[in-house]
Amino acid sequence: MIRDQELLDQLLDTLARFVRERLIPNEGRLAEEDAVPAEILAEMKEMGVFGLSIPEEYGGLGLTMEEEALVAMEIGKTSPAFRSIFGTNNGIGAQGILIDGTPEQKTRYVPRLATGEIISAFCLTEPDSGSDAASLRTTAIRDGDYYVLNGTKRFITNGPEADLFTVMARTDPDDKGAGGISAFIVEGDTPGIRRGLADKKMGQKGAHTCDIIFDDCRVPAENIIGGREGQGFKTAMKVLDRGRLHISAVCVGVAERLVEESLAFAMERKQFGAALSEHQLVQAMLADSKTEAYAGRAMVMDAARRKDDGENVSTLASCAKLFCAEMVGRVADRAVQVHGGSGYMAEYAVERFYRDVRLFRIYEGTTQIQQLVIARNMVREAQ
Ligand code: COS
Repeated sequence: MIRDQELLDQLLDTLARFVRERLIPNEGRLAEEDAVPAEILAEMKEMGVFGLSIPEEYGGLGLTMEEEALVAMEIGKTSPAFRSIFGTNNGIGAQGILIDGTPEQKTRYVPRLATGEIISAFCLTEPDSGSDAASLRTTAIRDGDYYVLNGTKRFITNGPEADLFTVMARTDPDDKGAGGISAFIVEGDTPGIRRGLADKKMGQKGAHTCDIIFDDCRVPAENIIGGREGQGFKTAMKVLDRGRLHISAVCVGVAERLVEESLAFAMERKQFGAALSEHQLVQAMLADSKTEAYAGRAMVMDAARRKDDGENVSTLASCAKLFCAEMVGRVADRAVQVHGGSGYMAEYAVERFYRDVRLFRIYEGTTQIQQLVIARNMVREAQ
């Protein structure tokens, strides 16, 4: 749903200019320094990108899912690590509180997430619990007015810098499944939290992940999301429904950027007496990538609109994530191929994107988990 086309167009224009003039020229630096440059971070905060999807009453822009998807596609046209730092505040770092939090929890934390004053992270994955999220082992045992958290969370995006964590932990050790899990808001400076060393990753340099270790970490009981035990797994799943659509939109943006890079290179580079873009085998790669990026865009926009209309889009979000994450992998592969030897060289953006996009098929639910969710929902609906 688009609430005000003119305002949205202004926002998209501003973001497109920011991506073109500030982010793309700094992609190399982001990768080399493995950090978002401080001045760019400050500009992002100034622009309000930390609060894009946060409701206006909490200081955000309150974008609908359709608007958010269009914004994510625009931001997708540069290195995904730029998005990671603020995308989490809009997405998995804030949505648990927004979807299921109490009014007090929202008032206390969300406005600071919207401005970027605090950075957030979502702690679901563990060393022995990835795709099988309901098997997580971190415990949160009630002790008077507190819960005591013990356990390790793994590959936590923004882990090294996060000021606020949404943590899924087992409050009922007798219930080994989803029903025993609760979600907590945990402030980053709470005693008993340790951060592991930043992980060395294949790509997405500038976006950081690490282990978050809870060692007798005492969290006020009032910080259990929604004030009720046993709801944490469902909260996490609802957060991921939205997150998966957002990531799908980012994949579309990246794919469109790679199509642009491929076309520009193919028109410039000459072989056998003609530009690459005149050779039919290269044209086939360009056409396939264009078509697939367009299919991804159409899919994401349809699912986003249906979400705004109040439809349960759990299946569609998984369909979009499955298609778009795989699609951008194929597009990145073709982009390298169109660039030939140059595509293997670090000075060309496609080399970096080729590594960056690999993560999309894994995080916020692997391709195989999306297949599982889609098929399970199909069977359930048919029964
Ligand atoms: N929205 C709301 N509730 C949901 C839901 C959703 N999208 N998906 C599941 N639930 C509910 C179910 O309805 C069920 O509730 P009841 O017990 O009341 O019926 C409960 O949650 C448990 O669901 P289910 O039985 O489907 O859980 P499973 O353990 O079988 O597995 C999958 C669910 C595999 C889908 C889940 O573990 C998953 O998404 N794994 C991937 C995790 C992931 O994406 N990790 C990425 C890291 S975070 S960046």
